[in-house]
Amino acid sequence: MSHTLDRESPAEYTFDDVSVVMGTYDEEAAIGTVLDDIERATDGRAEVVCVDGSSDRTPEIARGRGARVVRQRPRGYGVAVRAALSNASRPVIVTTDCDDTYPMDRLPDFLDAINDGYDVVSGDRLYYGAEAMPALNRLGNRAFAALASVLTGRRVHDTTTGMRAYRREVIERIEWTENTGLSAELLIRPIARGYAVRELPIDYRERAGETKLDPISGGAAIAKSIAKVCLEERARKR
Ligand SMILES: Nc1nc2c(ncn2[C@@H]2O[C@H](COP(=O)(O)OP(=O)(O)O)[C@@H](O)[C@H]2O)c(=O)[nH]1
Ligand SMILES: [Mg+2]
Repeated sequence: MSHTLDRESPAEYTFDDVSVVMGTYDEEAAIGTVLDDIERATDGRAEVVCVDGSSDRTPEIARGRGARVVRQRPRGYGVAVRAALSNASRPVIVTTDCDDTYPMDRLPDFLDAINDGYDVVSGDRLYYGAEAMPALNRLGNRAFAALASVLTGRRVHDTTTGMRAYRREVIERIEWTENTGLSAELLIRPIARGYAVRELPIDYRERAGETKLDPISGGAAIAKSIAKVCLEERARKR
């Protein structure tokens, strides 16, 4: 008789347990590829949610590929991603940008890490050099990682990555406050609260279509969010 029947192990998540969510804002140059890549990587089993503020054909393309589309006036990255997170129905939630920069074929590795016990799995674009990232963004991202590392007391490498997997509990138990800085907040608060967080090196490709983030004002907003969130989390512990 097999011992596996007796073993007390938690059930493994499959792609039937995964929601992939994203904000989409005039991404008709990228969305077809991104959703096809998700379909291929997950055998079409993941739920896909797009919170869309586009005036181009993005929402039609998304619906045609089976995604659930929630329309919302464009009010920034974090407002869109927070709405997308709250529309996810499954126990494992993956975020991505809809710009064809992130490797959707690595989704199985993100799910494996969740099944290994991690609460947050964060794609680290800087590990392999991020050659496709504009030089100013690369510099900024290294500075954000240094700032967050000092303030959290734990070395982190990429605080603004768009590609992550979360256990649903992490998303639900924390109150999220940031907009442009939401990506950094989604890494920093779980670390500060003792969740098991792991960074996973990923490749990063050149963007299809135009960026929605101004590097200067966006960068300033992110730095401010990192400082604010880290100080709030420190104050919570006292
Ligand atoms: N719905 C919605 N999506 C947005 C908004 N701003 C950014 N996005 C989406 O959020 C993701 C990240 O933005 P992106 O331009 O890739 O930022 P970058 O990676 O810093 O260049 C993309 O999928 C955008 O389409 C917004 O105001 N509304
Ligand atoms: Mg992007």
